[in-house]
Amino acid sequence: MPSNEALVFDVYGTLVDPIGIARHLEGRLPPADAADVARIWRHKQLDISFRLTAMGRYEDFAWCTRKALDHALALLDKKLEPSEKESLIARYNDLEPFPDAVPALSGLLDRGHVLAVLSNGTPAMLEAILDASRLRPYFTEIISVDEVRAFKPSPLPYRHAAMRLNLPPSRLRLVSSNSFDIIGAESAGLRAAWVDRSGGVFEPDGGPPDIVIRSLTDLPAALDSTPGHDR
Ligand code: LAC
Repeated sequence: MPSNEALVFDVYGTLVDPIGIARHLEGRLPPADAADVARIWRHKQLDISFRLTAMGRYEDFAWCTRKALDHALALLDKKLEPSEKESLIARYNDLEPFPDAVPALSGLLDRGHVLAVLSNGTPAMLEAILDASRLRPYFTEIISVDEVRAFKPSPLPYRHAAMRLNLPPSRLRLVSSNSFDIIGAESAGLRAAWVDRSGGVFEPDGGPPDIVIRSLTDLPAALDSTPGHDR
């Protein structure tokens, strides 16, 4: 029997690991500096996307990613040759999938869920990363915020995902490790599942959703025990 909920997955941090890109810097920088660059890069990439959306402006996520890398390097006073920077940016389309992604997605498909992606990534970034990580075949729809030119957590991408899947927002469940994304989805009327991979702290402007899991492979059991989730 098909599930009554479509599961909509965030990509960066949820299906693939943006912080793991640090290992591609380790030949060039000491490991602690490589880890700092990766962490600040990711933080600034999201920060830029939030501020663009607050200003009602749009530059795509590839642009945010480049600007954020420049910022991380400048902040830490690290220099890379232009060719090194280009090869690092190219690596962003080849991030490692988390090991729980394939087993979880394949189990969820077997249970009859419609699976989709909703990400800040551009369509080109998403096609590339989902192909490289071999996750593409699991998804019915790949939805980029580019289609509405506003980044999550604006309500526009979440409502757009519901429209693309032809379902009311309350029949979509966003699965994300990013707690700002969970708050955004719920405030647009979706349900949510937070993948708390590292025992992290939830953003203070909201509370955890009815499903909190430590690994994507815990999702089927969590769905079964959630009131209102009728498989
Ligand atoms: C994404 C960012 C939020 O994939 O990680 O949309």
